[in-house]
Amino acid sequence: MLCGRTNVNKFLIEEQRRNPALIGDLSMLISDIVRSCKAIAQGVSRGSLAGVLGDEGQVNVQGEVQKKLDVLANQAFLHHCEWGGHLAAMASEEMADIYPIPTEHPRGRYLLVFDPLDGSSNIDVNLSVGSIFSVLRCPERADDRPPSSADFLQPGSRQVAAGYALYGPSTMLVLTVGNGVFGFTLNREIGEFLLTHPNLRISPETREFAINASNERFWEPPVKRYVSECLAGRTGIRGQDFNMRWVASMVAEVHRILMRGGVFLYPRDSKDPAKPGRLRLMYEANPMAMIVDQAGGLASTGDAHILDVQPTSLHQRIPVILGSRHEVERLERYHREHANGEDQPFRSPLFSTRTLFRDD
Ligand code: AFP
Repeated sequence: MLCGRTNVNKFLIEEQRRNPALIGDLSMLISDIVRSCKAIAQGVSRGSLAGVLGDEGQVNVQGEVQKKLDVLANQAFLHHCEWGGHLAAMASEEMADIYPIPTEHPRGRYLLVFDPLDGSSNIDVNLSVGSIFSVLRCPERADDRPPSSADFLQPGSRQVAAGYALYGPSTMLVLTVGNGVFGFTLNREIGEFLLTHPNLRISPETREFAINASNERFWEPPVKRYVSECLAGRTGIRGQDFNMRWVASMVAEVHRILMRGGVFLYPRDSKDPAKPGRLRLMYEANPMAMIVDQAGGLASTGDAHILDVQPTSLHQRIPVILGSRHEVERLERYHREHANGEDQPFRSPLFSTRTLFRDD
């Protein structure tokens, strides 16, 4: 089919006609982001042939060893998005501080936050990785000072667009501009993302959950309770069997949930008291929460909706529980019951003897 499907540019122009807030800068900025993702897809797909696998030899602000592709993907975003005149500044997982738009380019009205290559531990073993992005309005300022990191610290509910690219068996772009969630597949022959998944919705019910079970001993009690009940399957209070998945790439997990439902948990844990969770609020949790919310799902810390959390720092970490609405609501209820001491049966030592891996 040569001309049947809507490409991402046509989609954005049609969205502009419906939503005046999109006119001009925002859709052009999204086109620049799309170009960054195409460039990254090219590098990821060539892998060893392009000599881009392996460690870069540097440690990022998170204390994690950077992969070569982490650095290249970060450069792709900066290169494609800095000159268009739509942005005032960018920030990413791979940069300790914000990146104000260089003075040779015009300064725009938006801020871009991104994780250039999420799940990068999967790169060297040729499994799915992705890029995640979030667009915020740059607060107006009376003088001409460049933006500061404080300008980025806006709750997720203020995002104007969010999305991800998934570099999997096919490359997909999933996007929301606040009017539903739309999925596009990269047609490599014509170099275009074509609309293949209009108006994605997450089913409210599911029998599938995703969690890194090796952290079980560090989980908070409401999460232990939930997972234990899922594992008990039809013999327990849930009365049905559950399936479990873990890809170690949030983009791939969220994408699976958009396609067939499910719940994803990277909860608060006691592994490292300095870190209240593994995932980063600004460029992982918030954009994914907007997508999930726009698709009819729910994203929570367990105690609060992620989109309502007021950020306190650029690289802040946060507990994340997201996906099928009824399961996330159940997890929120378990958190409330725990806080109120209403989960007594689950506090008994007998309850906590149920583990994922027993050697009896
Ligand atoms: P990176 O962005 O550093 O590659 O981390 C990926 C990630 O933040 C997220 O995509 C996964 O859900 C999670 O880490 C995997 O963590 P585990 O190492 O605990 O499996």
